[in-house]
Amino acid sequence: MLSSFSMKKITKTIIDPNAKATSKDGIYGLPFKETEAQVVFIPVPWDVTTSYQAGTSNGPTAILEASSQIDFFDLDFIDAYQAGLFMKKESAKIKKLNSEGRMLAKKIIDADDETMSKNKLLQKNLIKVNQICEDLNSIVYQETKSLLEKDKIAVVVGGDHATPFGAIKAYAEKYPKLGILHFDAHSDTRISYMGFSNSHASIMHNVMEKIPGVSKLIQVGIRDFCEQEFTYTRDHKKIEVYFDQNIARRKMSGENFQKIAREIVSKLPDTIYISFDIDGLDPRFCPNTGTPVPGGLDYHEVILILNEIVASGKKLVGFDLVEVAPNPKDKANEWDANVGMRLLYKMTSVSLATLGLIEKRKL
Ligand SMILES: [Mn+2]
Repeated sequence: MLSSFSMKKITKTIIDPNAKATSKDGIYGLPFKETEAQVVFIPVPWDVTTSYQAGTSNGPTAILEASSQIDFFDLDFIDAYQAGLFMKKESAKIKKLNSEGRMLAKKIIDADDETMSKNKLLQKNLIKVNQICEDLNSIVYQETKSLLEKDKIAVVVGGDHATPFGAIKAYAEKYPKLGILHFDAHSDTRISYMGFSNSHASIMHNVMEKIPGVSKLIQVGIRDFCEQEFTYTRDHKKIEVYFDQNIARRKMSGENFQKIAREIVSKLPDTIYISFDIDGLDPRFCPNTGTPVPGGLDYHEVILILNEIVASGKKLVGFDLVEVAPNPKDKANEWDANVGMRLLYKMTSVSLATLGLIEKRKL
């Protein structure tokens, strides 16, 4: 199945890797068309059920704008850009659904339980919001499925963490027994959140309950969760959690992180999908994300885990990046998006390397 991937070798040099990219071109300043690209980014500007700090709907644009700063030279991998990278335009339909859903959801988020139980209009609106979220899942599913049928790597760029459900469903259909490596500060395994059945806080619960092709969920960096989530993940046979606190304590007692990284990768099946919530990282890498939590992974620790996937011989068939939000008060401050676009490029390189489509650099 994996051998169906075939590298479309780019024979003529159409890019000067030493030149500065310009934002007039596509993502990372690259000139590829969608048909020429092995990796297609699907922007999903979505923050319908964001409860604390909105703004992740601006994430995809911020990442696109910051991406022209990339330097393609990478110490680990040779020229991922050669495979062709392309970001789709934001869908007008998704934008419309997001603003409709957000307007309805806001009043529900602001209402207390008693108001909710008495107010028929709010109850009706809750049903509408849940339908809007289902509609998004179908759009993302169809989009991803059609790209996977063309043997491309489809990458959801959120948006909040509700966005990749449809993508994970499409991946799990193409690659049964798929393992999910989930980086996040939050468990995201609530049964529902404020009545929303498809919110960012329930994505991994929905994945495990509704997508039978997923054989394993490994969560890393988790440090904010409720008792229901703790019990759910503890008792679920397919879920294993690397709590941030436990990783930190292992490191403080002298264990080296490479060993921990190898152990994490060893728990995954041969075919892997990464769902990366930027807030899994230490908040200094994502100060404007919706729900930052102290603690978290260092950037280099993430890169080490990614490199361990390549070393393991397992395949990273797909991934997403969610919850990147630009600073709402200072548009010129692109720090969160800067981290996001680099992480996205690194995951792209790792995925292509594990699929045999680019080489690891030998220095
Ligand atoms: Mn999340």
